[in-house]
Amino acid sequence: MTDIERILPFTALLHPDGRLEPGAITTTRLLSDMRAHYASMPAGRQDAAIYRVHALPVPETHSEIQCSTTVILPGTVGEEYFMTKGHFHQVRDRAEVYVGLSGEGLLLLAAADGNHRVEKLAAGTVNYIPGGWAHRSVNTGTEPLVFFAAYVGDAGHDYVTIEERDFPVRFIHTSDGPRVVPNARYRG
Ligand code: M6P
Ligand code: ZN
Repeated sequence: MTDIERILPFTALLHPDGRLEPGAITTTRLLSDMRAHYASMPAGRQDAAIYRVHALPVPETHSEIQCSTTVILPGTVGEEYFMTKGHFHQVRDRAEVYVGLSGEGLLLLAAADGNHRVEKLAAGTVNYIPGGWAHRSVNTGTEPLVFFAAYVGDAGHDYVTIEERDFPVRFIHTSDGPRVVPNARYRG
């Protein structure tokens, strides 16, 4: 018999603030973790929280589905909104689904050939992220942006490619709302 990591059925509770209980592993990303991702970094506030990910412990195999919530706080770094680092999947063809729970934001999708899309990510939206598309979420509102994500268990996160090449566009806060601008640092 093949030795496959198994898991028993379980039910978790999704709190309105995005926490998953019991058993979720929480990762907090601070401003200092985002150095590679913002055009300009302020001198202070390095330990300010930008976002949290609450992930249920599921084996990282192709037969399981990873489940997590992400809570991006409202705010800006320079003129750019609080956002996630963004990643390709380590196993490139693995897909993912986001369900928006509260707040208002945008989902940036970018393929390796430079093609990119900006989708709405907010309470009630369902975003389908096909394999091969890097994804970053951005809080453009004044409340926390909370969404649920489900993806193929062995997908993995490739952050290095994004750190090296970045995304084709950035999201700037203006008095008229979010503006999408080309990213001079993009190396597609
Ligand atoms: C979603 C999923 C997670 C991801 C998180 C934060 O919940 O895509 O896999 O970890 O967003 O995004 P990132 O890992 O790019 O910081
Ligand atoms: Zn992903």
